[in-house]
Amino acid sequence: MKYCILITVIAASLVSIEPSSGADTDLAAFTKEMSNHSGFRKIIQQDFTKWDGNDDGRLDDEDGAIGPKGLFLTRSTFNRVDESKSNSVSLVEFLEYQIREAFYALDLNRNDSLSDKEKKHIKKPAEFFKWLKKSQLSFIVEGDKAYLNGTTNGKVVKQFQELFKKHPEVKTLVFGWMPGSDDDEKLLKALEIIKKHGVTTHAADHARIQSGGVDLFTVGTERTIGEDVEFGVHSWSAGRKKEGRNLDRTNRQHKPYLDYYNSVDVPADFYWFTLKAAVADAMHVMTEEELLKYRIITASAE
Ligand SMILES: [Ca+2]
Ligand SMILES: [Ca+2]
Repeated sequence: MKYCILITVIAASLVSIEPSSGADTDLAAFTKEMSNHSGFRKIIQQDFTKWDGNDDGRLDDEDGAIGPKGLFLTRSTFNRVDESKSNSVSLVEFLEYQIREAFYALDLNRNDSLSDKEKKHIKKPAEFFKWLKKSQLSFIVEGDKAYLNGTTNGKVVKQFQELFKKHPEVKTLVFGWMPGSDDDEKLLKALEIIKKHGVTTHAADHARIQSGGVDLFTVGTERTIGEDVEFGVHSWSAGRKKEGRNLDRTNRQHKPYLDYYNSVDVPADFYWFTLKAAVADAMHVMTEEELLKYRIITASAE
């Protein structure tokens, strides 16, 4: 199973948000709304407290909050979240960051605006974090583009078969919030179907693509990215104890992955890199240099 969630889930109150006026919500309006939302704030505050190891009200190096073993931040993300440039992240900065991440995860069609339908998943914040972790892969087709969001599971083969049957015109898969795969065997089968159809892949602005989602991304004959995109990788795991990183290099369980990467012109080194980059329950966010080196993308950022 290749899967990981970077925003930790904490059981919290199920406070509902006031029904919205019906107009679409942009990031500024959403930030205002969520900043004042007690249920959402409470969850984020609990997370913040959990990560603030030395309990000084700031997240920084001393808390181990940065890097693959830490909370969610590469150095570059950390620097972005640290808007006051104090080399630490305050609760306010952390809250705004989480609101932004939530906004872009909810914006399924990537038009920088949330419809009521897209917003329905955050009506109950605790449910939202569950949705983030387990929402099934969904498609929105516009022209020759299919917008992808969600975790792939055992249904992924059927889903892509149906997508291409209904929409043979689809030529580009646009990735948004893609946290990974629940069933690698089925994912590898789906990748064969996608390869046959032939697509390019594009990571939308603010896309978050992790684990099995990265494998899915490499199926594109051309692979491009927008702004502020993160690709997270780690060792695959099967069950609680077995991780790819612990198997001998000659173990045949590596083969399906290596065969797949070879077929899409991703060097075998990438596979060994993912096993070393982070353990299964952590995440390494790749640098652009790494993305180019391992041919996860075929061109630099736009
Ligand atoms: Ca601290
Ligand atoms: Ca939208």
